[in-house]
Amino acid sequence: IMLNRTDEGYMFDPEIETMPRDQLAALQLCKLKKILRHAYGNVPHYKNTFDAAGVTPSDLKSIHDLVSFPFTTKDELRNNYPFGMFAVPRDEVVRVHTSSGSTGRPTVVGYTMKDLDLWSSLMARTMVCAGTRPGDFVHNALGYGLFTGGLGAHYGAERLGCTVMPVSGGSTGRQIALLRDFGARLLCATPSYALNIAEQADRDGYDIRSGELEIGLFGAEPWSEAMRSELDERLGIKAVDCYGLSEIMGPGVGAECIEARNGFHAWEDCFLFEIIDPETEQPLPMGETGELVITTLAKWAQPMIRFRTRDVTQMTDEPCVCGRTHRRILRITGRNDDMLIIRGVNVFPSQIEAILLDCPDIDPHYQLLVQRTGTMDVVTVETEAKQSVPLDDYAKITNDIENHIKSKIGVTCRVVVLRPGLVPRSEGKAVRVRDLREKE
Ligand code: DLL
Repeated sequence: IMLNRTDEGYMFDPEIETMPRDQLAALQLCKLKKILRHAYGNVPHYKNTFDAAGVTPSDLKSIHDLVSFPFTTKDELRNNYPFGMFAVPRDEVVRVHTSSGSTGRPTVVGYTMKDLDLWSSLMARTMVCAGTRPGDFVHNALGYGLFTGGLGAHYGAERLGCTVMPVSGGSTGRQIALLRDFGARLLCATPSYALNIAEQADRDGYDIRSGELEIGLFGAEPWSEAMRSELDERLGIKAVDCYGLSEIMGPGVGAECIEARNGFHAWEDCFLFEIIDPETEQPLPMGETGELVITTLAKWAQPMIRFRTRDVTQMTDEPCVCGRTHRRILRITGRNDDMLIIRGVNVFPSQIEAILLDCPDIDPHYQLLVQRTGTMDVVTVETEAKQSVPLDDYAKITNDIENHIKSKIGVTCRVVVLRPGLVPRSEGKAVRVRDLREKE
């Protein structure tokens, strides 16, 4: 595969990635009209919700008219379990994935052959954006299976002409040996699992920094800028953020460019992005923080119209040094549903993570425990001291972290510093919040 080089660097789809905004908008409108007709004509759920809102696809004359169309929620996907959201006959669906969710029925997503082809291309585009090149060796530690991470990255890497090793998550000792022996340039993983790999390598006495690894393509869970620096440092790489979700496609909905590493370019030729106020459900002006809402413009088996992701972030229209014209979405702070409200203050686990990473005596493994005493919710932060820290220092460290959380976030949390190895390690998405409150 030959990549096209623009003045700025390599791109997988240069004409699309640098398309002038007005052309991109025209392309979006054209695709949006088509996908609305497809959804309305073939999915009873959309027929019902559009009718209830008093809109039909022909009411959409410009992109701005999309605001009068109804949202789609995860609950609605669950209610149409398993195949109710398909817009094509079941035998045209060549793959299904499910997204587990914490409760009840999973959500099902289906792909036609063409959808899989598109996904592979978008993932190849994502990888080039993150600095990967044809011929690179790719160590894929994202889980293979119902989770979209493993297979999504796998087919993207193959499409790009990389050598891909389908390691999946787990057996961390073996991962280290493979990284050492095969000399991968790119590691695909969740950031928490990448940290786990770094830790195990230290224990095994292998210095990953001395190897060939150069890039980490990380995503599937919220992570902080501080975690990025930690991973850069410990693995001797450039860690790049990659975003996606099964309901919309899987990984590859957007990716940071290696040049700027400052918010992911959202692939606007295939998806339409809005930021809304989750309370009023109204669109927010450019730059404001709110919930990300995504409409698929090309996915045929299961079009998603105004899907409420629950992910909290902001969009920017500042031009990027890499030359791509697709807007950037800044780091996802967290999910609405993972946000803790501690005595009236909204707190995301990633904010606590950033504070823990500031403390030199702490290894940034952590979990937040939510308990109720009387009418009050109490949050306990469990984290770990570094191996070298003597037990006598734990009390002082605990106190310091409690003070930092209080002064930087403005909430009071109980902190418990554990000995190394006592916080559960992740092999995929890390569990950051454990809710121990009794369910009403
Ligand atoms: O996590 C897809 C994926 C795989 C993305 C590998 C990137 C890399 P789901 O399992 O459906 O799909 O989970 C989607 O994970 O709504 C976010 O809450 C979260 N998430 C995904 N990427 C990021 C990221 C995959 N880069 C849910 N930063 C999304 C923060 C992320 N959160």
